[in-house]
Amino acid sequence: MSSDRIVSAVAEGAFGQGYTASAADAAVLPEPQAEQLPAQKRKVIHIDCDCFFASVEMRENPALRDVPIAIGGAADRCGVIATCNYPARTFGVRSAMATAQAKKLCPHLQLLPGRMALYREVSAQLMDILAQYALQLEQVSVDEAYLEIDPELNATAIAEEIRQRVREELGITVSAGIAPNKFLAKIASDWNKPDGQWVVKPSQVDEFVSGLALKKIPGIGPAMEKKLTLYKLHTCADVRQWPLVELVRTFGRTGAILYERAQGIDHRLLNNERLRKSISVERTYAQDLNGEYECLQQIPELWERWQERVERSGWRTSALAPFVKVKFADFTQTTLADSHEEANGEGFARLLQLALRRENKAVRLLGIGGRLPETDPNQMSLF
Ligand code: DCP
Ligand code: MG
Repeated sequence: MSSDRIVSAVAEGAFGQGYTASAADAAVLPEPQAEQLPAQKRKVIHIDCDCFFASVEMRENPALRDVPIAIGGAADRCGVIATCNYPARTFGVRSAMATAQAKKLCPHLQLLPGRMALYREVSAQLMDILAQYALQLEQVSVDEAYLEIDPELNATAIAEEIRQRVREELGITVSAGIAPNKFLAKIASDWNKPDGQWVVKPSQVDEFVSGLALKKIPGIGPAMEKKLTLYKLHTCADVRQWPLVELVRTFGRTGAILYERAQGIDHRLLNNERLRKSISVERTYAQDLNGEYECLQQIPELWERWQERVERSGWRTSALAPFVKVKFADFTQTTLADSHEEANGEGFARLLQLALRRENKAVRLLGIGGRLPETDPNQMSLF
């Protein structure tokens, strides 16, 4: 979805009160203005992929589905686990664990090195699907996003449809949380994981929150949890016994946030800053490409795929500044952008020629993309 469409949806009163500020203002909006939103009416969906890197690997090789696998660095190189599938989790294997430790817990664990380019591509495809349902979309990480949806629509049905489409079109599963605000939606998406969804209706917020362990609140890490425990604060119900001034005196800014969260309140809007600012496609070649001619021959195929993606997004090609990415056989890479160049076949070919002249090496991957011109040219995070 283009940012134009998002802003106009908001301006048309999609939030019920004709709220016209863009969500990019969220960071600077004082709380009272954010409260103009009808908090009880908001519908926020949080989507989080199940064991994301592992899901993509299982899609690529279904024989891996029922055996414990992990993506990470080798044990003899002090590697760390990025993630693992659910069979591996039954052995106690977890993200960020040393691979050596994971192998001890699960000796027949299959370790895969990971393919970031492929995961990023699946991530971009996921965000394209989500954008079709969202008034606003905030991508939080490679496998996670918040959607603000039209409060008049059935959020449960939308989450079900999204999950079904992702399963069918991308071959992976995601879990969803549906709630009147971001923090409850995020907690809810974890409630019925994997391949599930959970709804917290406005009428259920009070009950849902009162039994909630404080460590479940995003932002409460192990150090803060320890500190809270010293004051015998374990659940939101415990926090509710404390007056706001005491919470702030003892825990500072976190105390003020805890006061709100313990009542199920979260006025944060979705952050438009995180909206995608570029659209790109890339391809890793089974056999390395040699020389300018072989590389240039790939442009039409990339260009066709890129155009399809741009069309689906609702952006206009002419508004985008083109860039190319080249990854060489030795895993070094170069990117080249030129806002004066046109994002068409000839423009991409000229950029690619210039990029290839930087190095004289065989090419493993080519990518082309377009970026909204006002964005930081160094920000290539969504490639
Ligand atoms: N990741 C990583 N290192 C970590 C944590 C995560 O490289 N310490 C990567 C791998 C994950 C992806 O980020 O697949 C998404 O992280 P999540 O925390 O959402 O974990 P998963 O999607 O793997 O599992 P879950 O089903 O619990 O969401
Ligand atoms: Mg995940």
